[in-house]
Amino acid sequence: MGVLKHYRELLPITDATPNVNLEEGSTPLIYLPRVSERLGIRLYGKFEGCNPSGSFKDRGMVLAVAKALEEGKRAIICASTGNTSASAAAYAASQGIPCFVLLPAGKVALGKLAQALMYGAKVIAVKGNFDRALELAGCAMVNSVNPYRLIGQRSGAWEICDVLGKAPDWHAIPVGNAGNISAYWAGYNEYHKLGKINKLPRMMGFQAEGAAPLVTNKPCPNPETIATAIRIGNPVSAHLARAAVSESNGEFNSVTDEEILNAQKILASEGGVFAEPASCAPLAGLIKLKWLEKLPEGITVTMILTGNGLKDPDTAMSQVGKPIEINDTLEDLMRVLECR
Ligand code: AN7
Repeated sequence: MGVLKHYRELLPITDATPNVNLEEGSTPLIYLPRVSERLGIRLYGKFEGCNPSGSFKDRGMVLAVAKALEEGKRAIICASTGNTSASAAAYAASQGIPCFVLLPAGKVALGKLAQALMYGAKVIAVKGNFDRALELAGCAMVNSVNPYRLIGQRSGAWEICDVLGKAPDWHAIPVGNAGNISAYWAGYNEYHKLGKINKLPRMMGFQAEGAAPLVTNKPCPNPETIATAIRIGNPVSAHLARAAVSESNGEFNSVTDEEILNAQKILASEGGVFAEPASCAPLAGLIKLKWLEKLPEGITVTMILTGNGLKDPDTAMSQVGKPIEINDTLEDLMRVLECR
């Protein structure tokens, strides 16, 4: 069941809203025993890479596109570091409307570019960073400035509470344009008001050190990080994200690219979950907080694994060795197996 049907009562849906659906949402909340043990906590990863376009963006895009169609709009445009464009292109394709995407030239992971092109979007590579592309898109109606995107993204928080039967102690999440952390906070608050949970989580936002305006408290004119999804210097929803963190007694922290890549490898090799680099900023942060003795023992933490690792094969391959090549003989195979 897609997000619009699953959470119809909580969403601004009318009889005139078209039933847009790619079976997004209901992503697995995966308990990670080995990583939990390493950190001394109960750690769950919400694997948003299982969404139809491979990232959390589908939760908000489905509603944004449905409302755009309801309002009579017949094309969509967005600026994106990659995942929003893949998602917008997918839903536009499913509805038969044109989609235009503005991307920072040369700074989008290969899989995301392949997706936008395959779904049939008109892909425009801007010789500038994401922040500039967003300014150009100006009237962009499906960027997270579009309120429906953040409303749809609240569904992630509702799913977590529905599965755990409560909110986590800490909610750990990567922060780029700062929409998702704001949406999750609104979602938890809504469930709290409805009496479905009796305690709210601390909102822990993690940014890449080279693109950490919410940590340094000033815009970052030249954001740089290997986690291209969150290579954003001037987050549109900064005010909402700041409110979420201060109201929940949470924190913003930054992590280096090296820490992100290390966390990505730990998540894959000790968790069995392959998430893209941006999605691993929270785990990198938890590891750092543990080392600083700032991670309370035994707490329940959910981290949002926002995008699928398959989206960025280049970064992954640069971090691991090559396959061992052998001749097609049993002798060669046995030699390799014995070395282990
Ligand atoms: C995998 O696609 O901004 O803080 O244009 O793709 O809500 O922006 C992507 C953001 C985290 C940050 N993880 O979320 C875009 C875009 C992944 C992402 C974020 C993004 P926000």
